[in-house]
Amino acid sequence: ASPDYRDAGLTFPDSFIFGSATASYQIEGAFDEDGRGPSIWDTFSHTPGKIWNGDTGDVASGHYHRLEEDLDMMVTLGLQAYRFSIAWSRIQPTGRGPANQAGLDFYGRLIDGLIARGISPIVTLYHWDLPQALEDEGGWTNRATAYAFADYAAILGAAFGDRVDTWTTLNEPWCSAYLGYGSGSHAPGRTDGAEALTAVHHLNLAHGLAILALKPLVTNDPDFSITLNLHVLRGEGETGPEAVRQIDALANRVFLGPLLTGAYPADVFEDTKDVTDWAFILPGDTEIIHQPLEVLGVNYYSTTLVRLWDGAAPRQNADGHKDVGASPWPGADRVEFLAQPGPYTEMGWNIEPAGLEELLVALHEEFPAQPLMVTENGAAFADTVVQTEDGPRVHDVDRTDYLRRHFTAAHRALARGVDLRGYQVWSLMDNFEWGYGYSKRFGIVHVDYDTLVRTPKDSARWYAALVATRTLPAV
Ligand code: GBH
Repeated sequence: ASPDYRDAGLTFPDSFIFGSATASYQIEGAFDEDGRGPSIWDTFSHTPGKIWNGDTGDVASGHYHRLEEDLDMMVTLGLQAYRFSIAWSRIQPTGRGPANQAGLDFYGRLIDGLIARGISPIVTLYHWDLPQALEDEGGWTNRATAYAFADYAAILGAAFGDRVDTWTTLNEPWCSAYLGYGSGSHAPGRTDGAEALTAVHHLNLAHGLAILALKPLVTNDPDFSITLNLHVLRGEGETGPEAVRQIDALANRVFLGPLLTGAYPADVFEDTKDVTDWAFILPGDTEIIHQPLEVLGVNYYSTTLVRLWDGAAPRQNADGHKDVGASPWPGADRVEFLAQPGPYTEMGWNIEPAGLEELLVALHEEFPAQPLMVTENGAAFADTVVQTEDGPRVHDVDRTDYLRRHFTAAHRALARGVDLRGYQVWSLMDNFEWGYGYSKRFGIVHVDYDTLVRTPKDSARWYAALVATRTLPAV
């Protein structure tokens, strides 16, 4: 094993599913077409000052009008699975009421197009684009939103319950709750710690209610799942362990607890008692949330280094939210986020493949019977298209190296007995990177935002070779 996670010649088991991931608002565009209602990300991105460069998802990567081309591109790459999300407001423009047939038709064409090409559909019901009409009634601070989500899930179950392989309820509820309602760096841009914790619970509840709504409607024995962005935490110095405990509670155990054990961690109540009394947890809720998960989705990009602030030196805040005033960490006011040694991606995130191995092994040790899937991993780098004799190319050596090292980490986890089912690279194509707009490119396929022309990058060619051989190519 090489110390830098560049092991060559590692072969993945036949059952391992190689795929790639996207999300509706990030790639679709067509924001006001075919009856789609506005979502909180339309409102947020249309609000001056919220997104770098004033970018919006109005056009995005143009996927809505390039469905067939993008499906064929997946075949070229040899993908076995495609993880995408459904825009709730295409299905129910106001988040309630009857289905919009044009919205169902679009995702029906996508799902059928995948199946016809032998690509397994991994559907996410919610990747952050809440219908604005529901936000106007309180959004995720309103318990009724969780019940509306279950009704939406039932519409999808009735439409596609015979042919979706994996149903993922939520993508990264940490982001929806803490960035949406705590730091305000994501839509809907609210900045209230109590609201963020209320949103945490209502998202957990929505997950459970959605699975209960889907179960009686599916006929093909699908997997049920949720995707979390668990934080891989390292503590610095004497106060490191206490800082790790607090952030682990807020970021990780507040989801893992109710989802996998049926109970919230007691310390999170204690830590946040000055923020909220958690009275929004009603009797029976944790039973609803605690549904069997055939697979737990894990998104991994980097690690987080923390300690308690001593009040002397200026406080460090290197957790990626330094541009915003409000904290995404209610009740953890004493935790300091330390800069890491690098190297970094274009996001400023520390590159640390060991963190992925560590996360997968830790989950396996705590929940030995729980199958896992890497539902996102990838990197932003500044890419440029160069013209060559063989046509346009993008020589993204940094991205290929990042992926190589993280696939090595996943393989090492497999070798240590982790039940890891597959790996979805983020992202299939360049897209709208939330608050960063189009300034950050995560795709293995390049998108020219003037022409919407797609160009597979060298990393896509590398990935196609990995998928075809199931073996990490020599460096
Ligand atoms: C995912 O979010 C999203 O699901 C996806 O839509 C998005 O495009 C993709 O990742 C890339 O951003 O400051 O070093 O401690 C990831 C969101 C990123 C939030 C890492 C926490 C902490 C990194 N997470 N971040 S660091």
